Amino acid sequence: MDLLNDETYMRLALNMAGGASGQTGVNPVVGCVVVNEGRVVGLGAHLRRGEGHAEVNALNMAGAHAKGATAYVTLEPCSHTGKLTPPCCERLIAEGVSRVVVAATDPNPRVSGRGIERLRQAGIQVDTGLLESESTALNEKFNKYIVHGVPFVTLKTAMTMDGRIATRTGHSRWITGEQSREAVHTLRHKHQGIMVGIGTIKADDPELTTRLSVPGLHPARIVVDAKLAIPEDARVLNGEADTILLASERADAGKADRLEAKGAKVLRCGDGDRVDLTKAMALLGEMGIGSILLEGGGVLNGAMLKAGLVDKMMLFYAPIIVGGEGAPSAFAFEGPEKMSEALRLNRVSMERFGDDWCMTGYPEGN
Ligand code: AOF
Ligand code: ZN
Repeated sequence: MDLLNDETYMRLALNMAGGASGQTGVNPVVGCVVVNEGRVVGLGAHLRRGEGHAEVNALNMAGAHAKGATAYVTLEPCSHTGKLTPPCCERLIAEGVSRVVVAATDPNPRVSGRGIERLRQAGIQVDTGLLESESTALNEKFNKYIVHGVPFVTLKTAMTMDGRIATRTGHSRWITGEQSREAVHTLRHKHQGIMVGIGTIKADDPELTTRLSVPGLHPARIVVDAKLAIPEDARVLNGEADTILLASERADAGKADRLEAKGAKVLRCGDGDRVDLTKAMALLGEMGIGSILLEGGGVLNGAMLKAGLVDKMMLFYAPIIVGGEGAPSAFAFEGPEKMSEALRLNRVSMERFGDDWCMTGYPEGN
């Protein structure tokens, strides 16, 4: 049985925040529960960038019952005037809330502690840190983007037990089972961009949309294609979702114009033979892309890892082995000489999907 205490209400707020995961763009997901004399009087979540913050939605529901109430918020109430709403802490003060329980402080440099300080100044009791790590984990993408201005990158790959992403002939459908593939489409919904290399476009001609048993949101499709070698009838150019092509300055201007006429956006990143991935991340960040699911082949995975641009890895292993000298591996990069220099994942966890296992971890140093 769940005991009735502060944690009960904060969990409810966290559940509401989690339900909005993937739909707030570069904004965090936030939940708020307002409780007065043993009764929940207001519930709210931040649902879309530019629309009401969680506290405002919950306080609107609570109405006059907010006076003397306790508000449970998963993220420190904001102290700045944002896109649409005046600061949430001023609203909490104006409604006469007497206690605010906060899970995590807001890493946004425009807030970071000022919201809590302002509430205390107004005589409100503020308790912080309840279920903080849960809230921080929910907003790992936002937490990076708001501080560094570059997208949070989740590398996802589906591979055989021997680390191959195709057989020696290049055949790759399917490696993992249906449940894993559903999880991947859910991951697409939760990221603003999905990134692959031109090799994957040429080999598989994927659509790169979100397909689930219920409608999901489509991330922008990002293709690393230095020379703009993409076939003009590739499925990613079908207009079902935004498409961004990362190209070198050297790529043909005429082809770029034709691709842009089809609705794609060409971003020039670097003037060499290859796309400057670090520059690409900065440009994508400026465009308001705060999270990317990297579904690259081995070469792009290797290049992104080498450039230190991967924040999180989700490795789906299917219980199959294909061997085959030359069968493409999930990570094609030179690699270290010694085992002790191997790239290590931290904070590792495992989840089972049918007969597949997904190992999630965070590359050391990131
Ligand atoms: C809160 N409650 O529900 C959210 C907060 O563009 P705006 O106006 O939506 O402001 C976005 C910033 O506000 C965002 O970067 C983060 O610091 C904070 N988000 N704060 O008190 C909320 N979504
Ligand atoms: Zn706010």
